[in-house]
Order: sequence, then structure tokens, then C-alpha cells
Amino acid sequence: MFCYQCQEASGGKGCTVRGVCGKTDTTANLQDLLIYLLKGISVYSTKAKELGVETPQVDTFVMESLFMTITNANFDNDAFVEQIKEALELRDEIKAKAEAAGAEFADLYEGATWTGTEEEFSAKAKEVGVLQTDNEDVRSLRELITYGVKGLAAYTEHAYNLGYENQEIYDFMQKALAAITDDSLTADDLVALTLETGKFGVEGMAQLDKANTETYGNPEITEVNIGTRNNPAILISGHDLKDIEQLLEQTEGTGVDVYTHSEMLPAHYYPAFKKYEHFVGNYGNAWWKQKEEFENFNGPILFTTNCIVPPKGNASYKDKIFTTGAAGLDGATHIEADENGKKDFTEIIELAKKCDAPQEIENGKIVGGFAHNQVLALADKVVDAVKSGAIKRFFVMAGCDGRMNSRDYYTEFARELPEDTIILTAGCAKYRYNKLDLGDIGGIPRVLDAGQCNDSYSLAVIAMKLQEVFELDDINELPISYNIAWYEQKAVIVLLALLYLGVKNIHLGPTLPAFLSENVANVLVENFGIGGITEVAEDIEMFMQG
Ligand code: FSO
Ligand code: SF4
Repeated sequence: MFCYQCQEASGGKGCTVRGVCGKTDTTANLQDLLIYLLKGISVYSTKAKELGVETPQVDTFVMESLFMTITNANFDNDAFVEQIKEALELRDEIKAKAEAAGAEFADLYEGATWTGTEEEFSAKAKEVGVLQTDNEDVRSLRELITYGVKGLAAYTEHAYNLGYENQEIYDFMQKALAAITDDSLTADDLVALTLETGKFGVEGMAQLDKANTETYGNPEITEVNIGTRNNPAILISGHDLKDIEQLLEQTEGTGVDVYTHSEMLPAHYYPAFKKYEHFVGNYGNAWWKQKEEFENFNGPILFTTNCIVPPKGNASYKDKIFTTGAAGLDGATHIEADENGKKDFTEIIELAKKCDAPQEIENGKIVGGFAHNQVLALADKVVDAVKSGAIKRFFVMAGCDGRMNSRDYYTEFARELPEDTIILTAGCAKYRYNKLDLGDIGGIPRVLDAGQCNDSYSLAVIAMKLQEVFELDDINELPISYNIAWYEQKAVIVLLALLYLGVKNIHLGPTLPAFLSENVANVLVENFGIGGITEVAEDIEMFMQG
């Protein structure tokens, strides 16, 4: 195996024996084979689309498959084997359709032609990974695009689950996958494709924002309980709001409570979920603490998307893990949707009834719900505070949390920021500072949590609104600094989206991506002012100078 798609890539270079995330080399190789075939499918489907062929099956298959390969999403080898078999079938179908529409293919990418039986998958998988591209810079750009597209696929799937689709996004994902198989593309072409990925990142996040807010209302300021009460309960993790909606409906009146975990916390901010009396609060912290925290929860845990840490062999909660959607784990029960998108969570609920109530590990409340609509409702207050000098600077600290000790930087950074600054956050990065008591500025909390990582879109909307109010020509003239923490591929699409919107001087940590070659990193530094992080005091001083 060779994998360097996330921030925890071993030694800052890549995982070669087993993933730091817990991914085995078998899983990693199967994921590579799946991506290889998705590229092959995309070569055909992109041509078919040009000839007017509709490709709905390919559209959802490519999206779901990409999502399955995101860091920490799916550790189930059988699920990948099935997906690969389906990919081979689908590829033949779409090829036939393209040819029937008049397409002719020559000099094809090998992923468009290779075929094999299940027994041959693992041998082939070893030949088709990231290192298949020799040139380090081309490889870097191809992977940057691939990871951006994976993040985009995740956001597109959440919107899809709510009935929102955009054909252009599907078409782009396949166009990008096909393009990165084309050896005639220059580095400049690939840089252009990277920015185009960012453009679709904005569209994908906007679509998901629309899906979420039209379905569940606009997030509003909310105090979320972080303690527990004395009923058996289910913990729901991941990002999928359709899943939590169905779980809340099905648990109502059963005597089983529901708690959110990690990135599901923002579900509490949506008006539609506030009516559920048994929707008690948020349990625990960011994803990487789950091995310890789940030991105390006692009830079943449902993963709706990525951020699974494979449990230890003797973990007490091992037999209480359920997955759904793109998530998967060997030995866990996977809940499938029926053809109408309905999921039956009875098995989880029945198991919960037999479990003890969660053991309290914290208590108190945290505040969130500052997505664009809520912040814009406070716009006058915010603008006045900026004009009066009460707020000197905003810090976008969105992104992800992770295990590395060096991420303590973000806690210290938040703590050391001058008191006339506001942190705008989204994603699980917030767990590094959302329980510090950082106070408020004239009633505006100093940490404004917009929601999940995809709600970084809200932060961009807020910035664009402020640019308009202050009549600035350039978004970079705003007193906003970007100090973003990243972990996996959704953060990549968020970053590319911000670059596409023209945001400059974003600082990225705790380390720069291993998949950026020196030359590609230089392009990002020279054209976009991308930087890393150093020491807290030094960085704060640098940021405060604007
Ligand atoms: Fe965090 Fe995980 Fe949301 Fe990521 S929970 S790390 S960027 O999946 O998606 O913020
Ligand atoms: Fe390593 Fe990250 Fe890849 Fe897991 S996802 S194998 S930790 S680089």
C-alpha cells in the first residue's frame, strides 16, 4: 500500500505498511483498485455525456464510491470487493452506451480495459495506486484533484440523500477523474483543473447548505447540553442529517435517548430537530477520542459517515457499532436504505433498550448555530463592533481535529488571541477550543460555530457579506485571517473552494499535506500565499498585522 491522502500520513510522507488511521494494506489496495476503475468508468461516461447519453447510475455510483474511500469512512473489505465487482459491470454498460451513441475509443487508460475475477483483485490492486504516476509534480496535482473530488462527493451525497442534485457536479467529478488519466495534460492544465475543482466545491457546499436549510430550517443560536441523563441511549456520529432525522423519528416514544457525537453536534442547531424531547445533547469530543469515550457511553453507536477509529479487539462497545451510507467496518452491522431512502433502525433501538444509560464524562453547555443566516441576523451588531474597534479581527479556524499532539497549538492559539478578536469555526476543529471560556464581545460570543466542515460555506458567505457592507473591492481587505486545521479530504475541498473564491494567505496546519510536492507547494505559496504554522505567539503577531 501507499497512501498519503490525510494529514496523519506516516512520517509526513505516506503510510506503507498499515495506515495510522487503522486501514490495513488490503483495504488500502482495494480502495486504489476501486479508484482506478472509477477513472476508467469516467473515461467512458464523460464521452457518453458529451454525446447526450444520460448516466444516472454512474453518477451516484461514482459519488458513493469516492465517499467510501475518504479517510476513516470505510474499513470493510467485503464492501470494497462488492463495489469493485459492480464497477466492472457498470463500466461495461456505460462503454456500450457510449459506443451505441457513436463514441470510438483508442489508446485507453488501463483502468478502462482491465478486468479480473475477485481472486485477481488483490494482485492487480498493488499495481494501480498513487505511485503509478512517476512524475512527482503530476502525481501531486492528480492527487490534489482526486482528494478534492472525494470531499466534493461526500457533500454531494448528503445533499442527494435530501433529494437535492446538480447534474453539473456529477459531470465534473467524472470529467476530473477522466482528465487525470490523460498524460497529455500539462502541469498548467492540472492547476486549472484544481481551481475548477474549487469552483465545484463552492457549488457542492452551496447545494448542501440549501438542502439542509430548506429541509430543516436555518441553524440558530443554540445551547447544547454536554451532560447526560438517566435513560438508555444511542450515539450518532458523522455528518448525515437525513440519518439523524430518521433516527429521531424512530426513537421517539421508545424511552431511548439520542446524543450526537463529533461532527453531528450541529444537528442541534436546526429548528426541525428541536422538537424532540429525547434529543438530549452532545457526547464527547472530536472523532479521535472515541476509543476512550465510547467505553463510557454504554449504548449503541451509529456511524453515518467517516471518522471511524477501528475499535481495539477488547473494546466493550465493539459489538454495538452500526454503520450506514458510505461508512463501513468489518464486524459492524451495516444498515442499508430501501429504494425510498428509508432506513430501519429497529435493531439499534432494541439493542439500546438493553443497555445502561451513558456515563457522564462532562457537563454543562456549549453554544453554536452561527451559520450565515444567524450571523447575518446579527450583522448590524457585528458591523458596529468592527467600526467601533471592539472587534479588531476575525480568525477563521475551521477544519478538522486529529490525534497529533502538535494540534495543542490550536487550543493555545485560541486562548492567546487578543480579546478583541472573534473565532469563526466549522468542522471538528472546534473541539480544540469550544469548551474554553473565551467570553464575548458586547454579547457576541468569541467563538462562533457555524456547524459542520461543509458549513465553512457559511463562513465564506459571511465574509462576502462583510465585503459588501464595508464596500471593499477585494475579500482579502477584510480583517479576517485564515488559520485552518486539516485532516482529511473534505478539508481539501473546503481549501480549494476558498482558493477559488479568491481568499489569499490561508495558513494550513498542523503540517502541510504530504501529497504536495515541493513544486506544487511553491505554486500554492506564490499564487495564493498559502503558509504553514509556526509558534503561537509568532503566528498571532503575524496575523494581527493583517
Ligand atoms: Fe472532522 Fe472527520 Fe467534518 Fe472531516 S469529523 S475530520 S474534515 O470528517 O469532515 O470535520
Ligand atoms: Fe495513512 Fe491517512 Fe492514508 Fe490512513 S488515510 S493510510 S492515515 S495517509
